[in-house]
Amino acid sequence: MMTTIKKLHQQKTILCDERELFTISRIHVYEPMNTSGLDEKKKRRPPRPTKLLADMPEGCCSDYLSFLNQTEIDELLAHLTSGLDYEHSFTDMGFAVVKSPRKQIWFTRGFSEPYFFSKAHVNGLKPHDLPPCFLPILQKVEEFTGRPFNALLVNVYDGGNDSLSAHADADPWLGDDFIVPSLTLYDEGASLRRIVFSDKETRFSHVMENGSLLIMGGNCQKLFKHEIPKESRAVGIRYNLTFRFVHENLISKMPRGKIVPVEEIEEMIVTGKKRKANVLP
Ligand SMILES: O=C(O)CCC(=O)C(=O)O
Repeated sequence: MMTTIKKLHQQKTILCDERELFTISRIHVYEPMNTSGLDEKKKRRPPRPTKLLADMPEGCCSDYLSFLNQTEIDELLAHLTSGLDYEHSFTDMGFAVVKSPRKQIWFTRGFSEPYFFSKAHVNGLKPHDLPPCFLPILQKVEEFTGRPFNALLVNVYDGGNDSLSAHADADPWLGDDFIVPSLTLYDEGASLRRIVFSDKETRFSHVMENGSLLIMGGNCQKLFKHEIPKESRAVGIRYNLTFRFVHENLISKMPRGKIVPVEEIEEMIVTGKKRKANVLP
């Protein structure tokens, strides 16, 4: 459920998923805001037409169905469900720490750097050496695309409440000319989920099949943001693997967030109390 929170003393408004809001610092009162004004604004804005992936401009996205066969899907699912050290990420919004509505794991090959999405990303994602069991899939993606990859980000969407907000993969360490191949796998019995690309005028909605490879080209990141919206129905678990090539000489250009002991973050989440200890240094 989306909740609108009014930040009273600065008269700023933020939109936040209710279950992502964990800790309150520097701010004394939160109150649900009357959203009818916002709804009016939305009504005045003409709705963005929703189109298909095929309607996107040249060089944006291509989807390859059945990129993996059933044996490859089963093998990969066995690795993905073999007790990997998946973690949430935490974003310091200044007045609250927000927990990502999905888990992730960051694998690297030949280098070892945490992945900070932004300066607000507390601790970043820990780097893990890519386990040998993922090499066959990495090589298959390399052969298919004709590009090398030295990093793999796995996202786990455990149910319809797990999601990914609109963003572009434009991290400085990817350089100027990059593609992001994105592989989708579903747990047995899970329902298919959508990815939505959008700019101010248009939305492109695309359903991702099991074992399919969606290749996001450079144009896609320049022109559109993409997101995995929440689903109100029961959907089961989806795994997403995005392959990236990190230029080691560009690592210094990446943002770096604060480092905070995990127990402190965990405590904030568990208690959610309004107390000074919850303020990140
Ligand atoms: O889950 C997906 O399909 C998208 C993943 C993504 O955009 C990302 O990890 O940056």
